[in-house]
Amino acid sequence: MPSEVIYPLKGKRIWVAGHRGMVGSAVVRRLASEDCEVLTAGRDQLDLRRQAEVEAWMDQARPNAVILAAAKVGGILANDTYPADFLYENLMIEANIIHAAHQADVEKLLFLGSSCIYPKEAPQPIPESALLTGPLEPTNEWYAIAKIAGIKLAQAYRRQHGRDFISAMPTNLYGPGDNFDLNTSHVLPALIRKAHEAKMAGADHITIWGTGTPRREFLNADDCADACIFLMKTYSDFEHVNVGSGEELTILELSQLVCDVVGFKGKIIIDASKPDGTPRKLMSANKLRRMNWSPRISLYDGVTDAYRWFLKSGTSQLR
Ligand code: GFB
Repeated sequence: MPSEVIYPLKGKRIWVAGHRGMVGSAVVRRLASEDCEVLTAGRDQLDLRRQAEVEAWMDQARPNAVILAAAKVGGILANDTYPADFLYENLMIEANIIHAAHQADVEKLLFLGSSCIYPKEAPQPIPESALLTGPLEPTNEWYAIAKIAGIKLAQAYRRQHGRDFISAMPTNLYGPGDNFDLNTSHVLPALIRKAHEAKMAGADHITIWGTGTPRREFLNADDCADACIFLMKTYSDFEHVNVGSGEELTILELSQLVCDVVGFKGKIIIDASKPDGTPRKLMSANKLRRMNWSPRISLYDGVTDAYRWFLKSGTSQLR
């Protein structure tokens, strides 16, 4: 049975914070099929790390609802190299927006976190209840701590002020608009770029980081956006909600899949001097499945589409 709509978006003014990012732009695309008004503010117009600017924007824009997709994000190396940036920027962005949303009487807010909030040794698939039950994966604990603080902010404003602020925890995301910089990107765009460049150069191999044995779960950004809109309309509770595909594969298996999509037939070589990160982080998809939401885009189709986007628009990032 479909979940009941408790917060219809029709006629609402919805601020998508972070609308130029991969998830934010997918949310804007998804909102085009809802009868609502989408509000956005570019970086040149509004620095989300500055409280006064965020409060002034909120005061003037007066959104009914907020989707908080703005964040400093990056792959394993970026997280490990810039811990201060990942902790500080994410704390500031979420604290400023959540507090300003409360002050401006925003009716509903969705905070977006990440699957790295869970302990490194969490039981798999990871249920929502595993939060704060053990130590974090060291390569991304700074980002994870910021995202845990975001969940707690949403919960605290719900508890103290009765605000309808909720949180969603997406798994590793990919899709159109991804970052293809090899030093700061996540694994999937990095593999697309490596396989593409190797194919073009006629190289006989690509090199991947780590041992290739860690397992990861992936979700297309458009599926994630669909889940966000679903939760905005149907969910109102204290606990955050996992948003994943429910399927995992090893980094080596993923590399093979990407090479197949790209049409690169050479070898895949591992560089074990690079970090693996957490060995496994498959989230339990039960909570969202029970609400009758599931993803639509298969990994193969999603990677094919992401490669198409890379060929059309992403190669401009390489210059
Ligand atoms: O996607 P990724 O950077 O982040 O790496 P995490 C996933 C796995 O892919 C790791 C391996 O085991 C990497 O060693 N890998 C192999 C590569 N080749 C490459 C490559 O060329 N580039 C990259 N980047 N990885 C991030 C967190 O963790 O996940 C963030 O750091 C966030 O905080 C994000 O939570 C979703 O999955 O390890």
